[in-house]
Amino acid sequence: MSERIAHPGLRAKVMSAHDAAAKIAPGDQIGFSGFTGAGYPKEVPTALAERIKEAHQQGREFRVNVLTGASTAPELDGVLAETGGVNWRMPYQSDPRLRDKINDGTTFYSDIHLSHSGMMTSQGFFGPVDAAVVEAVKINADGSIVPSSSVGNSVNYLDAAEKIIIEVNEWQSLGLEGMHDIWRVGLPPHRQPIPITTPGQRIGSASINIDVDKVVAVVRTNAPDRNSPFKSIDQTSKDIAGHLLEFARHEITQGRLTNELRPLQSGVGNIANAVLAGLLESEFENLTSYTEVIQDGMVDLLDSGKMALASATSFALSPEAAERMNNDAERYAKKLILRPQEVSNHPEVIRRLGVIATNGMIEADIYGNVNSTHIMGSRMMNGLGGSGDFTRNAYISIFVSPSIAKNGDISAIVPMVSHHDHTEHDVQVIITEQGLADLRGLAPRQRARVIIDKCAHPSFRPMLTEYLERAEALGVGMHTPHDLAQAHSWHRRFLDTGSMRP
Ligand code: 0RQ
Repeated sequence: MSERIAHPGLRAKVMSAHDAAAKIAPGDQIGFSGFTGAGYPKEVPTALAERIKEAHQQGREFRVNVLTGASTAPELDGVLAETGGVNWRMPYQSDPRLRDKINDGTTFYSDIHLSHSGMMTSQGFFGPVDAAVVEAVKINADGSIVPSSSVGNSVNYLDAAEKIIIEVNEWQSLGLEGMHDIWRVGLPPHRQPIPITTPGQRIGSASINIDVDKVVAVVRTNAPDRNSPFKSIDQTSKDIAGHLLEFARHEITQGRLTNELRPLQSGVGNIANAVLAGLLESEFENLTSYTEVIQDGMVDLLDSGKMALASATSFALSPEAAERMNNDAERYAKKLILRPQEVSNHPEVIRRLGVIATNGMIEADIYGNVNSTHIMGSRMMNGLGGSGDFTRNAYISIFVSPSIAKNGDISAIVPMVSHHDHTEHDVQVIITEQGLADLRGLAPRQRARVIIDKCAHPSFRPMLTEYLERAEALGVGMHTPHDLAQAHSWHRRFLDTGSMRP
C-alpha cells in the first residue's frame, strides 16, 4: 500500500467506498474525474447511488449535481442516473440510462464546450463544488496525486472542492506516472500564454498538487476502465476515410499541407477509427496528434512509427489496447501526453498548432450548419463534447457522417438542421460515403449545391434540389434562401410517419 499511497496522513484516511460516500450530502455538487470511459472513480459513485436509493425508499429527497470531464461509465453515470437522483449534469455524457433521464426531464443537462467546463467551474459560474471524487494511480509522499487514464477536469475540481475523496486504483498501471502534464490555466486577469508550440511539448508537472487537508477519504479499488471493443470497420466508414485521405493528398499538391499533415484531432467512434486505420496504410509520415482522446487507431499509429507522438486528455481504448497500454505504459509515456482538458482543448493552442479537426455529426443542412447533438431537434444524444473547441479553431474543420441513418429513413443532409451546434461559419468540409464537399470560400447558395451533389444520398438528392429551387423562387432573399414553412417538414414527416421520405 505504501507504494500506491506514499503520504502517511492520507494512508490513515483509507476507508470503504460506503464510508467515503457517507461524506457526501444531499444537494452536493460533485466534480468527478473521468473522460470517455477512462479514469473515473469506480466504487464511490455506486456506494453513493446506494445511499440515494435508500433515502428515496425512506421518502427523503437526495439529489446531487454531477460534473465530470466528459462521458464516464455505467458505474458512474449509469448507477447515479438510475436512482433519479441526478439533478444537474455537465458537460458531456453518452450513457443510455442517463440519456433517458435527460430526455424524460428527470435530469437537467448543460451541454458545455469541454474547454469551458473546468474553467467555468473555477470561475464559480456554477456555484461552490462541495466534493471532488477523483481516481488516481498513486498518491505521492508530498500528497500530490498521479491521475490515471484521464486528466479531464480533475485539476479544476480538486482546486475548487471543499472536500476531496481519492480512489487509488491498482488496476491502473504505475507506469502511467510521467505521462501526465499538469498545467493550470488560471483565472483572468492573471492568465499567461500557454507555452505549447508543438504537440509533444511538456510544460507542467507529472502530478496534481492538492491541499491534503481537504482530503476526507481515500478508497482503494482494483477495477478496469469501461473499455468497449471497437466495431469492425464497415464499408461506409472506409469510404469516408478514403475521401478524407484523398482530400489530404489534394491539399499537399496545393502546398497547403505537407506529408506530415498537421496535428490531428479526431472524434471517437467507428469512422474516426477507420480514418486512423487508413492513415496506417498510407504514405503519410511523422504524424502528430493534438486531440482529446487516444483510441486504438492512434496507438497502432504510434506502434508502427507513423505517428511520432500524441497529446490528449484521456484514453478511449478497447480492452485489448488497454491491456497493451497497461503492460507497456512506461514506454508509451515517451510518446503520449495526457493534459487537463482545459489545455488539450484550448482554442489558443488549437489555433496556434493548426490542428486538422474531424468530428462526427447527426445532420448537416444544405448550407453547412451542423447538428451534433439532437435527434429531431429535441432528444439529446450525447452532447457537443470537444467538437466545438476544435471546429471553431481548427486549420481545417471537417465533419463526417453516413449520408443516411435508420435504414435510409433519415437523411443526414436536410434543408435546415433541427438544432445548431456548429454554424456554417465554422464548417469547412463535410464528408459522407457519397463524397466530400469542400466549402471553403463558397457562399451559401454555392455551398448548398456542392453539399447536395457530393454528400447527400442519391435517394434524397432530388428532394433537396427541389427544396433549394423552391426557396430561391420565393425570393425572400437570395443569400441563404429558405422556405420557412417547409424547412423542418422532413423532420416533422419523420415524427409523423417514421420516415423523412414522402
Ligand atoms: O443510432 O446507436 O441507435 O444505432 O445515432 O450514429 O452513425 O454510429 O455515428 O457513433 O460516430 O455518432 C454525432 C452521435 C455520431 C457522435 C454522433 C443515430 C445512428 C446511431 C450513432 P444507434 P453513428 P457515431 C470527440 C468530439 C458529438 C461529440 C463530439 C457525437 C447513432 O459523433 O456524439 O463530436 N458527436 N465529440 O443511427 C437520427 C440522424 C442520425 C441518427 C445518426 N440524423 N437522426 N439518428 N443517428 N444520425 C469526443 C468528445 O468530445 C469526448
